[in-house]
Amino acid sequence: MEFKATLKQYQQQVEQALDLLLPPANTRPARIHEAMRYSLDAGGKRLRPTLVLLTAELFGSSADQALPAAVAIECIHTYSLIHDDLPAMDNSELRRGKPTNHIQFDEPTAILAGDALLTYAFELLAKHYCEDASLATALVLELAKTSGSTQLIGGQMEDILGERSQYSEEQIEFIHLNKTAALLATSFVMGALVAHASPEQIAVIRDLGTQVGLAFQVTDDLLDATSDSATIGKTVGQDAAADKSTFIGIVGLDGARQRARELTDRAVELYQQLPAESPFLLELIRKLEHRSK
Ligand code: GRG
Repeated sequence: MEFKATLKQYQQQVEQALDLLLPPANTRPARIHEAMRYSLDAGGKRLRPTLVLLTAELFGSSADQALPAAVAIECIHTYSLIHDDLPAMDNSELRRGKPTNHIQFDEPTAILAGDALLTYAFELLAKHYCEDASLATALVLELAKTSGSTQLIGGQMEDILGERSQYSEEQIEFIHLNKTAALLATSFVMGALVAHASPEQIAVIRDLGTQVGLAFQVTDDLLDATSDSATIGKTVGQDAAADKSTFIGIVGLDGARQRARELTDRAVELYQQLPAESPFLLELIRKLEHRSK
């Protein structure tokens, strides 16, 4: 099947599971459940949950078995976007081609919707994997660590602190690694955990996911600098507007493109060390380097 059609199938599988596994919009209090679903339903590439499914399949599990983990990671990702868009953070009005959560609802509701999605991710893991307690614990630990103060939140904190001065290259690396690459790496790792991959395989897949995640952020910076809001569905030029010293500022557009290529090549090398094959996953990794949104 053609690449785009296969990707769409995975995205649809994720979207059906999101609908099925989230509390119905009319659950009391309806406003919070509507707000949670508003941002989840607003679209998005579903990259992280798709990676969970693909990695689970790569290591011999079914995608169905990995769906709750895939939904959990999309909940965490969406919470981080809702909070990142708040006036106290990036103050963005457009996300996934729609008004951001605090514009559509209001600030208190957006804060609570983010909090609720963050919490719900762990409820999903505990509930759906409870028959295999060691798997449930491993998934909770993996996702909690990545979402916590040394990684996702830590990356965001350093990003905010750096805005007041100039970022060093080392700081930019820390931010990319923790704010972006960690959650992408965890997507691969959670899929591998569901499929009971060995610790050695998980180490390789984490490294692979980290390279993919770093490449993803470099491409995100390139899109922020060169694309437009209508194409990528979110506010662009924010780095320049905030006078942020990004990776592009240090190495230039061509340097950033070269870096994305090197990181992708490294990810492909790591993929080749794995004991199984997924031509679609390999193509996805390669295509991410040239994504337009
Ligand atoms: C904990 C508040 C808080 C923030 C954590 C993840 C994050 C830090 C902030 C979100 C904004 C941002 C620029 C994150 C970097 C990672 C990134 C490029 C996210 C966008 O991911 P896509 O392109 O989004 O996969 P879609 O909408 O397609 O799911």
